[in-house]
Amino acid sequence: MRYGQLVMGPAGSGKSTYCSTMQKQAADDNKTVHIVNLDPAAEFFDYEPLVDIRELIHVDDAMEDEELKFGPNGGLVFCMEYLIENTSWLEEQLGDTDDDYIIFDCPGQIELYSHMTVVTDLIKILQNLNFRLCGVFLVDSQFMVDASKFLSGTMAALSVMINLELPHINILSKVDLLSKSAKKQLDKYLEPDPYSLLADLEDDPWNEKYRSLTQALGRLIEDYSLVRFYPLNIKDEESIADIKITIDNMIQYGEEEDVKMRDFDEPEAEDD
Ligand SMILES: Nc1nc2c(ncn2[C@@H]2O[C@H](COP(=O)(O)OP(=O)(O)OP(=O)(O)O)[C@@H](O)[C@H]2O)c(=O)[nH]1
Ligand SMILES: [Mg+2]
Repeated sequence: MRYGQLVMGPAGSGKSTYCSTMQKQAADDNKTVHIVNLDPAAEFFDYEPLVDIRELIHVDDAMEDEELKFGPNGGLVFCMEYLIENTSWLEEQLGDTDDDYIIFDCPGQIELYSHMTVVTDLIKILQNLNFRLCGVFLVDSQFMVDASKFLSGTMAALSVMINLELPHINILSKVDLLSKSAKKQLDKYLEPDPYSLLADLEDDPWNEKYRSLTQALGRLIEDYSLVRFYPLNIKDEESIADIKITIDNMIQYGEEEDVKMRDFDEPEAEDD
C-alpha cells in the first residue's frame, strides 16, 4: 500500500505551506514524506518536489501556444487534462514503491474539485497505483470570521467532499495570523452549529429577502453533519501533529507496522 494526501483549496489558502510544514514535521519524526507539485502555474514553494508537473507541462505552454491561446484559468485546466492524458509519465515519475507517503500539492482553482472530472480521474489513477488517499481541503481562517463567509466556505468544502468521494478533512489555515479575539471566536466555527451561526445573519437586510434559502443551506450543512474544521497553526507543533495523526488514522498509515505477528502455541489440552 502507498499513502497520500491530496491538498486542495482556494488560491492562496496555504496549500504549499501546509505541504512543506507536513514534510518538516515528518522529518522531525524520522519519517520521509515526499511532495509532488501538481500546480502547472506554481511560482514559489519552499520544498524540493519529488515530481513536478511543470516538467511535463507549464501553464505558459498552454497560454503561449499559437493554436491554444488559453488564458491563465483555461490554461490550467488544459494542463491538468494533459496530465491525465499522460498517465504513463506520472506513473514513471512516481515509481513502483511500497509503503511510501506522498503529499500532492494541487492548484488553487476550486472548480477543478467542485465539479470538473480531472481530479476524480487523477484520484482513480493514483488508486490504481495502490495509493490510499485522503482529501485535505484548506480554507484561510481569516475568511471565516462571519456567518455568511462561513456559509460559503462550508458549501465549498461540502461540494468538494461530495464530488471527490474520498476520506476528507477540512482545515482552517493560518490560525497564527488571527488576533486574540478572533482566535476565541474560532471555536464556534470548528464544530459548527449552523443555526446559531445563521442567527447572526438575522439583522442583515440582504438576509431578510433570502432567509428561507439561508435556512435551507443551514439545514443541508446540519444534515450532512460532516463539515467539521480542524485549526492549523503552523507555529504550534502540537497543532501540526494533531492534524497529521488524524489524517494518518483516516488512511490507516502505520497501522500495518503496529500489528505484530505472533505464533500462538495452541494451549495444551488439559488432562482430565
Ligand atoms: N503566517 C502564515 N502565513 C501563511 C500560512 N500559510 C500560508 N501562508 C502565507 O500565505 C501565502 C500563500 O501561501 P501558499 O502556501 O503559497 O498558498 P497556496 O494555497 O499554495 O497558494 P496558490 O498555490 O497560489 O493557490 C504565502 O505568503 C504564505 O507564506 C500560515 O499558516 N501562516
Ligand atoms: Mg501553492
